[in-house]
Amino acid sequence: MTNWPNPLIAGFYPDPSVVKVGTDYYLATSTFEYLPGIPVFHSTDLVTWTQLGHVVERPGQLASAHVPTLGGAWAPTIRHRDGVFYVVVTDAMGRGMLIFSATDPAGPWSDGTLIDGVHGIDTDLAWDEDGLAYITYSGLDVTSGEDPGKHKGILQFTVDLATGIPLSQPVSVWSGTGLKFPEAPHLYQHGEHWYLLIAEGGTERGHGISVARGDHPYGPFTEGVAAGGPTNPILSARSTSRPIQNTGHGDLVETPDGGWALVMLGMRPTGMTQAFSALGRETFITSARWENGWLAADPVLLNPRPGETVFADDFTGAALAPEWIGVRRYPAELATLAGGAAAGRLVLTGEGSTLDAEQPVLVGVRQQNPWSSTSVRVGGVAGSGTGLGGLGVRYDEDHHYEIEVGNGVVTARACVAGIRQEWTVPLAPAHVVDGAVTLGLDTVPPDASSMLSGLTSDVVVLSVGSGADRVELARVDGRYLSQETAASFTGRVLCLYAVTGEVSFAAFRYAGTE
Ligand code: 6LW
Repeated sequence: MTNWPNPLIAGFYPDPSVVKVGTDYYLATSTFEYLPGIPVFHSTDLVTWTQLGHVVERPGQLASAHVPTLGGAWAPTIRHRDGVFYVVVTDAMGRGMLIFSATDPAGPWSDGTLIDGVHGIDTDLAWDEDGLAYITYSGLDVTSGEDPGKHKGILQFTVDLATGIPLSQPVSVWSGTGLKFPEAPHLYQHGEHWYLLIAEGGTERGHGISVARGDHPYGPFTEGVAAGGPTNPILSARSTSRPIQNTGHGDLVETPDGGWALVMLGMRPTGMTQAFSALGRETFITSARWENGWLAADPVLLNPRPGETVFADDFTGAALAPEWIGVRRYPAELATLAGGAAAGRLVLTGEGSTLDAEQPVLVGVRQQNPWSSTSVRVGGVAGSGTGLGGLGVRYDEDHHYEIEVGNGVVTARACVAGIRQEWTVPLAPAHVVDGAVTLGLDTVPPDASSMLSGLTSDVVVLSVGSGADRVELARVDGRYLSQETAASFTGRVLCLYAVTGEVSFAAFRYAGTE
């Protein structure tokens, strides 16, 4: 297959790992400080994916409550053996290297067994012919704090998966080709060889995938033309103007037709200068093949799913949809569903905190398309309601734009690295319909005539009211909420939040294109 949909899974879904079990595929991604953590998707054709649930759905599985921004679930590997699914992952700046298991990939997953005494990221899992489990990982210590920021290449040890006890000392198996940050290893047996796939070049524009080969799961691994192999990296968009950049961190999988594919993370910088990626790191796919005993991969082609992506939630279900996530807290801890099937509402109770807080009162869904329109009806904020809350788009505590209503006014706000600007208008009676106020947040291309045209990622439009009564409060340059400026591993999250009082949300609708 050559015309894969790309992005394969749109929005903030980085570091994908995929496993084929019979004719089924399962895919997991990183989630950092967001909860529930590590979504698990299912597919039968590698094209259409449905979310089954999450690996991390209970307090204690990760040490998330106060994890620093960017900490949390980093780079899971999902594998399967003898009827058991495994996810190995690093809880960065949290618990450390963990093994989760489940017999049903939809969950529940185990509490997470700590691999004590080993510090690293991008944990991979593979078994040799005797069933001995190998953990291959990148030696960047993000848990002990003893050696911060030092990349020690690709290391490996054997482990007892039931107890998490290492059965051997970590040894170095490859340092990559000399590009920066050798990481994201995955180990595969194919034919008579073992292949070690890694990412190199850092997760930014220099990102790429390199491969080495050996006769045993523990190596020694050789690479490059001198070893009869290809020139590494075998896949990278570096120094090109391809629409998908930063491609790397790949996992190999057999396709339904017996071919091969790599899933990986990548980014879609928009605008003429390709400088800013609003959506963060997303999941992409490309075809791969075996050539003369080595792995080769095609460039990653942009091919967004046609039509509109719509996520509408009337909050009439018995539980929140799995798309909703929270910051260091579970949506289920924060949100209650009220109103039943006739008048569904999501209710958040403010704690006096704002979007700047470590644990805001917030639930959100990922922005999945560059051009999008989001609206929600907010109740409890007008008339005798004492609530203050709204609709926002968030990268992290320091980077968010929002529009909120309460105390008789509507305020649009842009917060970028401690710099903030507000636009406030009185709440117009015409904007209160059945006690609720419609708030809107659109992401649109800049006007062709404006200075921003070609330069920025998008413009974020904050509005109140609907139809003929819709009033725009602000149009804000979107580039300050992008992966390059927020320097974040995550992506944009559209969020509903409460500052004070009981704020209710109804008729949430997201529609996006490309
Ligand atoms: C991940 C590392 C990386 O562990 O970023 O893009 C880190 N690469 O491989 C967080 O996703």
